[in-house]
Amino acid sequence: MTARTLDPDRIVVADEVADALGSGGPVVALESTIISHGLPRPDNRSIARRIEDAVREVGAVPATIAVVDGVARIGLDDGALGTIADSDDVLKVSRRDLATVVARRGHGATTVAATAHLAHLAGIDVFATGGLGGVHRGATETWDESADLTTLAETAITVVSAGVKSILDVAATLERLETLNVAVVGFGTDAFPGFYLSDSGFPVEWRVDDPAEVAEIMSARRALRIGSALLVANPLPEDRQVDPALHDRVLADGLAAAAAAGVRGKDTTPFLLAHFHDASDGESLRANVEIILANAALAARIAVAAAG
Ligand code: PSU
Ligand code: MN
Repeated sequence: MTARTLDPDRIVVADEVADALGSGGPVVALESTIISHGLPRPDNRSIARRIEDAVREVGAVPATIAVVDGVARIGLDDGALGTIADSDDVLKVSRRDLATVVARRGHGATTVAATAHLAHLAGIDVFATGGLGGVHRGATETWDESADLTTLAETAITVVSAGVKSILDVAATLERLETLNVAVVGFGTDAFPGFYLSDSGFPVEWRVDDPAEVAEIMSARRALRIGSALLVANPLPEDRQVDPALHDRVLADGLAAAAAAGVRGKDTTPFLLAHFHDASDGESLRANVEIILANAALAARIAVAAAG
């Protein structure tokens, strides 16, 4: 499907993105919840542009996705990005919320689930995020599982992520990814990454070492009509990860603070990320930025290989 078939009152593909898609050029979709709810102000805005620059440096076109004034935008100009980064009226929007925020003419920062949906609609095949959502700790009581997982079950897109966020129940998330037919490959690793940590402690069954191998798998998936997502798990190098002892201490404190404050549902992930950024003396923020920049660059290399 191309951009031309979309309802222009509700979905607008930026010219640069539409041109690239029209000519079969490489495009990388980027989510916006990380900008509005995952990274602290005021640096979130410049980091968002650095993420886009990381895609450009490899020769692909970035398409940051968000809802601004009720229009789903595939590619943000400076004004739209400023709104997402700075406005207090920006909601964290998952796939189920998309139509409502569009109908109400609101602003929404899209999660992995909502971004994957819109990217696929626009015809974008590759998407970069920091760390995927998944099954939260204590989910047997709370039933809190990110809609990222069920969306990736039914969206044919390639997502580059540093595994899943280490605030989650990684083992349960891996089981759900298997059940939901989401394919997982480790990029240059046999260990599933744990976001801030290079190794979550769980293995990954398939390893790739080259973007061309990912492009080959994407091509085979198309031929076989596989309608679910491919997750490319890209770890931080071990010497760039958050110190595991610091990580475990901050996480334990954060989980206790979340429970004490009664944090629930969609507020859980932003709360825990913000706790990390405050309590790790900037270490988690440093790692989070390095993760998303590396994932954007790898996604761009994959998009270039897939377009070639
Ligand atoms: N990765 C990051 N920072 C983030 C997120 C991912 O480095 O803020 C966001 C993504 O948008 C993801 C969301 O979809 O966290 C998951 O939220 P939840 O657990 O409520 O589904
Ligand atoms: Mn949730």
